Amino acid sequence: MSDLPSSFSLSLEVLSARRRGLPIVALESTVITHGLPKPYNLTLAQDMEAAVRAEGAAPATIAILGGKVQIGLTPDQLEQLANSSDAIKVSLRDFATALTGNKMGGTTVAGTMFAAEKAGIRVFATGGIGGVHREHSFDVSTDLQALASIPIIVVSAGAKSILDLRATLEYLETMGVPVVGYGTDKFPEFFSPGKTYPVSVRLDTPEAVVAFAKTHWELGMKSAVLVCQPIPAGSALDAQVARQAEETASREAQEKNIRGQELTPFLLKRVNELTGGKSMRANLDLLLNNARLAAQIARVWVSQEYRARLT
Ligand code: PSU
Ligand code: MN
Repeated sequence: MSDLPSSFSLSLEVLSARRRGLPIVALESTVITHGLPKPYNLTLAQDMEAAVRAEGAAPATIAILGGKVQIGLTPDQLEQLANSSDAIKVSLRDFATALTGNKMGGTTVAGTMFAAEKAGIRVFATGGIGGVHREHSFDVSTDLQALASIPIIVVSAGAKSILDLRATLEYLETMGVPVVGYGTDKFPEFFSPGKTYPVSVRLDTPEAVVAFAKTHWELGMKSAVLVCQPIPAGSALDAQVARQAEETASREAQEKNIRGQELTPFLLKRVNELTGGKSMRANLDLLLNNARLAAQIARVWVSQEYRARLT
């Protein structure tokens, strides 16, 4: 706590959970500022927090507001963020930009991992990670660099096939990041459970995930543990439908010469539009499912720390 940067500010809920040794789950906010249209973004953010609480953990939605890196938001702050139209997307290089420019910021997977780990949070839930883009030469998300270097458990539904999944998984292998299939041997592809690429290890329970992460880090490894949970069966989109929308979106991005930080939000928006309400429902379902699993993992983590202190 003492080495927390002065620009960090913890919500009362997170502070109290820390003091009482209760489980905490970090949640990202680019999905709120750039990933989902209004008003779904706010409902989703509130529902994710509620899902974490229902599992007995404290949610820490991370964002930049009022010149501070906020670890946990008040209901009011969450609304401000969801309703803002000029929040910037904050990955690793953008923290100082947002803080010094007094801008609101939604943190990406990389940005949220960074802030959460600094605040001592061990588990983080998101929808999909960024990766290597297809058809856009040399566009590689900072998320991959963060996964390689920040020790935290990231619960995701894998990544959208908007990305070059083969290259993304190769990168993760090169950088020594364990890719855990939660209850599956295949890498989940966000809207669909995935059936093409293998994961590096399959684990089936929160206890197994915690044991794996502890072993990984006790060895001195520095990387994240990327847990990939397939979308719930009833919510999955037809893989072909999803892929077609993603391909159209990707082609449009090329035609419009959209690149850099804007590419992912553009693709997400177009895929949402092209698949209509279906993809939105799927997106919300998998986010909530990931929040629940992350809270279960955080609970096991904390109960083991507690037991370790007793022995
Ligand atoms: N993929 C999704 N939904 C998202 C994102 C990615 O399916 O909301 C967001 C995440 O916040 C992720 C970011 O960290 O986009 C990656 O952006 P970029 O490719 O610019 O690094
Ligand atoms: Mn990029």
